[in-house]
Amino acid sequence: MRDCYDTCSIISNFKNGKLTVRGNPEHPITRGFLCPKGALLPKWFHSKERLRKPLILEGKKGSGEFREASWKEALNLIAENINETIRKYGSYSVLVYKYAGDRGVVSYYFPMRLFHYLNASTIDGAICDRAGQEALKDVYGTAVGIDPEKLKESRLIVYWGINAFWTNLHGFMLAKKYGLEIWTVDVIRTETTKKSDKFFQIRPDTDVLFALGVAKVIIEKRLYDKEFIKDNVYGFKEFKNYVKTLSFDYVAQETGLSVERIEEFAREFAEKKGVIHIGYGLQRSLAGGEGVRAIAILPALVGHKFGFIYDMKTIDKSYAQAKFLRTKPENQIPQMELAEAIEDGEVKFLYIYNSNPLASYPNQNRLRRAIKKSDVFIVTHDVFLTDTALYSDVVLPANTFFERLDIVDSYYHRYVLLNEPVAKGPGKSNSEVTRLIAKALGIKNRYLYESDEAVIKRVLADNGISWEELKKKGFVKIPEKPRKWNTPSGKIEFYSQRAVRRGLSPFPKYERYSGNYPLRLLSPTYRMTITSQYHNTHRMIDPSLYMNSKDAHERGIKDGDRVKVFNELGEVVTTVKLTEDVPQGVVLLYKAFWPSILGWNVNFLTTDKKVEKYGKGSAFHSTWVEVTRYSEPGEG
Ligand SMILES: Nc1nc2c(c(=O)[nH]1)N[C@H]1C(S)=C(S)[C@@H](COP(=O)(O)OP(=O)(O)OC[C@H]3O[C@@H](n4cnc5c(=O)[nH]c(N)nc54)[C@H](O)[C@@H]3O)O[C@H]1N2
Ligand SMILES: Nc1nc2c(c(=O)[nH]1)N[C@H]1C(S)=C(S)[C@@H](COP(=O)(O)OP(=O)(O)OC[C@H]3O[C@@H](n4cnc5c(=O)[nH]c(N)nc54)[C@H](O)[C@@H]3O)O[C@H]1N2
Ligand SMILES: [Mo]
Repeated sequence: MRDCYDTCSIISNFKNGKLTVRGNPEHPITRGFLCPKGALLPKWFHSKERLRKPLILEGKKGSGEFREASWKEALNLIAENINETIRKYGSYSVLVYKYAGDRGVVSYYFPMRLFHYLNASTIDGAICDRAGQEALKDVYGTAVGIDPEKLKESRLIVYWGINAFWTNLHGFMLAKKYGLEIWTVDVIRTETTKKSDKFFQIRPDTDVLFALGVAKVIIEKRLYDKEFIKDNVYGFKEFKNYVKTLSFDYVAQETGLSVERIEEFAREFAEKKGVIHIGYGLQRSLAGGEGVRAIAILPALVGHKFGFIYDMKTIDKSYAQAKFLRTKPENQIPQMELAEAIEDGEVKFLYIYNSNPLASYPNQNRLRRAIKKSDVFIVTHDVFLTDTALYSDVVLPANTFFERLDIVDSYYHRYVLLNEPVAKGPGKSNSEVTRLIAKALGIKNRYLYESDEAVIKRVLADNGISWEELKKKGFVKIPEKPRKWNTPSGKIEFYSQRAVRRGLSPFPKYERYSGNYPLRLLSPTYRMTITSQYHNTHRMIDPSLYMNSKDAHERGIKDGDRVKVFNELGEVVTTVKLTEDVPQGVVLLYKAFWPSILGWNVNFLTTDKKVEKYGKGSAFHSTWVEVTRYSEPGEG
């Protein structure tokens, strides 16, 4: 139920008030073990910090001055504010902001029924993997790659811009089990790169050039699959001419790899017909869309129909959100324009669930300033008193997936899992709260009161999945249907007509980006958290700034020093760790810990620029900073 590739099948037990969890040994991806953060889920469940009662703000937003209230009072206050907002400003001034804090089908979608019924605004969900989605659609017409269990038939997997050992541990172990050779392409030496057979370390944003360089070798040395390309590829000749103009020396100079290593990648990738797991991390930058588009071409060049892993969509979940309840068209606000929408007064009532934007959203200073200045009424439904909750007018306690019935799919594998309640704790589920708000509003529509079980059964029926079978085993595999390329030509498009229609070049293009500061700041995922989750419960975070020792030396910085990291958006103070794992010119802070615990997080520095032509995806990694030694006030 977590926002995680692996979406594990967990066997939970609740005895004498104590919860235990273990990985389901029957599940082909989970295979009987949990990752370190998953194994600590009972700590999360039992946390004393869980919200127990609704809270109503008494002081200023962010002050933490709340009073406890009854559900009745809180719900009436919410209903009043929704009614007033719609009356005064119209229904689009109500915005529901959600993300994947819990990915259960009911949990994720049911509240949308209320907001669709109210004709409220929604967000477009572009914070995570949007640019890559668009890029893959440009080439294949879909971002859905192969079933990871098909890796059994492969010899090589390339983890490209994904730290799989931390973020997709079960996928990584599956590749190991199948005996695949493992390569990584990354900017930094991650735990995954340390466990891989080959590591291609490139400079940020140069993926597009590296991939084009590899393609050039494959084409010039005639290592490509001629038959496959003839039958399945559109624009091969044009692409061939395009890469002809590329100079290997330029590729080497920009990527930081030697020509020999580019050739080595090309030769062996073609020979072993590699599958590429394209990471979400790599596409979260201004160069991300073009990068993924270039990478996507490589598997097809060596004769793979869908030789990549990126997203998985196995079932149709649309019934759960009942969009048909709308009587006015959906007004989608780009997720990456939330602060702007608040600044412009477009949003007057904001309902947040399954998300902690006041930790996870870029350019926190701007977002917080916007909220403080505006008269937007904010309701947050969460398990904990997060930073987002602290900036809300009403906070409602959520329960956890251990306490309710749901089903969940995965964005990595092809299983749908049943989630049965095993325990009781404080708070109410997302669907329960939705029904209560609907009731407080006096709405009489039956879809807003449908039971979780009824919704689940209908979604299963829509997808031809047997409830009995799911109940018996706890999971079912969704078989693959034959697929065609949903592109304008009906083929894999090396010359992308879809991209051209958006005003882009038909072929992926390299562009050099820079900021006003000298060091590139990356903020990838941390092992023991899921974005902001588990910081407060597991208490295992790493707030250090990682920096190359040469960059540190130039600035008179020593290992363990306190440093100030800053740019035009903000500044933070932390401890530095010198390392050769991070190249010169790049520094790293892990993503999105709790500002209310730490006093800061990396998103006080990250850019809220968007990958405009790739669905307005987020560009967290296109952030530049400077670092100086920090002396505590009074230190001289
Ligand atoms: N433990 C753990 N697991 C998680 C999460 C978590 O927070 N913690 N979050 C979940 C979520 S929401 C997501 S989206 C996924 C994300 O999981 P991943 O796809 O693994 O994403 P990241 O860790 O953000 O980034 C992966 C790598 O991209 C590299 N990178 C950055 N810029 C570039 C570049 O220009 N080129 C190349 N080649 N590489 C680059 C980074 O150095 C990093 O090592 O993980 C999910 N799983
Ligand atoms: N700097 C930087 N920032 C990033 C990223 C990055 O790479 N770098 N990655 C981005 C990515 S990939 C993503 S996906 C976003 C994710 O950002 P968010 O969507 O904010 O995700 P989480 O931090 O997981 O927050 C989910 C919240 O949902 C709550 N929750 C859990 N279960 C339930 C439930 O059943 N009901 C309700 N109502 N609430 C529940 C949790 O307690 C938690 O507070 O962050 C982005 N932020
Ligand atoms: Mo994500």
